[in-house]
Amino acid sequence: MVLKVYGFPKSTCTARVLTCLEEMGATYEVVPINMATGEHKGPAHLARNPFGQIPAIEDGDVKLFESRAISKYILRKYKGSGPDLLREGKIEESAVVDLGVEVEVHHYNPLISTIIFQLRFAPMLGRTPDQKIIDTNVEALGKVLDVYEARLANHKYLAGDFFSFADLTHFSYTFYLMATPYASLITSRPHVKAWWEDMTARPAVAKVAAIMSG
Ligand code: GS8
Repeated sequence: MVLKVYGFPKSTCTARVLTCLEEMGATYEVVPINMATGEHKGPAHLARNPFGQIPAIEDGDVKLFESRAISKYILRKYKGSGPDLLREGKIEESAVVDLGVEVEVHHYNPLISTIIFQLRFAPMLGRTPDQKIIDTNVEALGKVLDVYEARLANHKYLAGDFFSFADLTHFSYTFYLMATPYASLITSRPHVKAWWEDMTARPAVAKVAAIMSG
């Protein structure tokens, strides 16, 4: 049975899962969940994710939610059919991949998701973006990106000199940031800019970017 992704490709967390599936060349089916009608809070989806969020997957008996856990499952399941993005064969490397993912979860994501919510999703919900919230988070995200710039000055990628899930997990929110007036957070930092350009040149990433733009 084909792996099913319950979600919406334009949602950042669904897109994170799609980038991993595309990197690994996996066959999958997206089962659309209509957030506008509240389908994600209905009983069928709550059975997949009791927190009523997308994405969730079903792969035979494997049922998961949380986009990063799903992503790691996919990268492990299809190991050997695509790039080694978790580096689990080498404890020193996988530890740094884990570190980069934790930094994304705890330092990068809370700030960028707040900015994108204000600029992209609040208007869709008929709300006016709160500039004060945007400014505070843009300033804080700049400081996080200063740390990234220093790291990327010494290593091509966040976990070392190899592309990994630590990099890829940043893609979907950053993609939306690049369409805002705050793209200079990325482009003004030369190593971060080169890192972003390298990532978006990957065919799998470009494919998901096209899906997100569609
Ligand atoms: C977050 C999922 C999430 O926020 C993950 O999968 O990584 N930590 C989880 N999903 C949003 C859609 S944006 O991608 C969602 O379902 N929001 C509706 C809600 O929270 O009610």
